[in-house]
Amino acid sequence: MKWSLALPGLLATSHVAAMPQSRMQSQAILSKDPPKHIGVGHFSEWSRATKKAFLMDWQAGKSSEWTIVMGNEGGDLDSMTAAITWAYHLDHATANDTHPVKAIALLQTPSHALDLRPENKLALDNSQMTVGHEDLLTADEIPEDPETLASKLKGIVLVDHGEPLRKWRDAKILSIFDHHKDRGVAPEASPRIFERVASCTTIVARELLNALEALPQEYHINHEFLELILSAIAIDSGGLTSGKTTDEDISVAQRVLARSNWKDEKLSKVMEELDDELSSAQKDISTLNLRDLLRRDWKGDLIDTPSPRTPTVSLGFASIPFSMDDQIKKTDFAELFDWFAVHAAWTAEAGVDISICLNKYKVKDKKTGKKEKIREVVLTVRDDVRVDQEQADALFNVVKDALENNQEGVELVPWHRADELSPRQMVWTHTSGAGRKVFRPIVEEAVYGWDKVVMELWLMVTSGAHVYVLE
Ligand SMILES: [Mn+2]
Repeated sequence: MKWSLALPGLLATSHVAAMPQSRMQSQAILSKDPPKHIGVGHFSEWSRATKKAFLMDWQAGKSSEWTIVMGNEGGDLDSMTAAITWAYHLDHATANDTHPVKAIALLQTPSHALDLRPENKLALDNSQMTVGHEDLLTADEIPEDPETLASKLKGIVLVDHGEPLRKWRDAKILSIFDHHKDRGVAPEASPRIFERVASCTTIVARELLNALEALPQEYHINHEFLELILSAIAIDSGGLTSGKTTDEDISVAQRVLARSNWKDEKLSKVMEELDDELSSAQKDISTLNLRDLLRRDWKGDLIDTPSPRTPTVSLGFASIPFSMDDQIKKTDFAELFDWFAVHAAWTAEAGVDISICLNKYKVKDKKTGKKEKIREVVLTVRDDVRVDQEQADALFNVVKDALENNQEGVELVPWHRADELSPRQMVWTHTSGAGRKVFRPIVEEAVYGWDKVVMELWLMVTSGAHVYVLE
């Protein structure tokens, strides 16, 4: 089996993980053994050494020498792998230069949130990384407030998102590699690549291979790393078979495969097996409660608006692979009110004004036996974070209107229990393939639009007839 080389690491992992904490510690003291399994692969060593060098330089006041390569805050396998891939390239391609580039990958999730992604854990185990992904720098380990660190750094590279989170906005954006909508951020960045491919890792791996093959002497890429790249492409492209798969995903995967330990196997077979293994790990989240499901794939940010009353609102998106009905069953009381109670507790903690949950699940058609994909959109607006009740009502209506009258051809139908919902809560279903990539811009643009309405009203009140000047 393909993973045979990685098995010893995997076994050691589960062995240590199964050991109670106190026993682990006392045993470590008695035997002077390392307290936990440290990854053994070259990839793990490189990652760990990079993290150490970054933290040492930070402590020595040398953050300005560093480039942080960051994925998006959803922290899926694609984001994680694309960030590691480009950091690895920057580091290795310049290792023999007079001024080698110092680059580190940052996972923009706290480390505990990574545990909510079993497929990432599996892929890292397979790459013989240290248990608990301690080789990698996660958001909660950044030793300084990103707002201040941002301007000290040499710069940042964005992968798998096209616009930095607000806390990084003072950083110089050196490069962007993304497969979402181009928002026109950092036009001077280079490379600056937006391409509709299944996996952002496809873009980053292609750029790495092109640069590598142009070097007078190629640097070494170890097999664990190549296998991680194939894993990321496989899971995002359904093993290169899903509708999102492009020729570019296929040809890059083929080039990566040719350099891996699996080079004698057929691309389609390797990719389908990887996808099967990772997808079944990914689906193994049946035991997560609603709170964990909400934070597992959460993306949120503050949006600056020109409104004098509400300069900033906070928007959060969750993606959950269960129906609303199933999620309700996962709450303590297994009733609709409890879904909204758990959800409200989470959005309060996250400080979110507007929350959108995007659910997807499959149902089997009783007649044809065919599986149909159903999606749901849950919109809620809080009135106790940044906006008051009146503003929250207005905001809810504007976003609801934008969603219902979207220009993307998504037909939203009210959910079967929509009549049980409270003010500023709405749930729809739809059968289009649209996910966060489609809904996020719709909602963000609606929020900007809401501000225009509010501002015009405000100007009308404060300056009467002068409102005509606006037009
Ligand atoms: Mn992606």
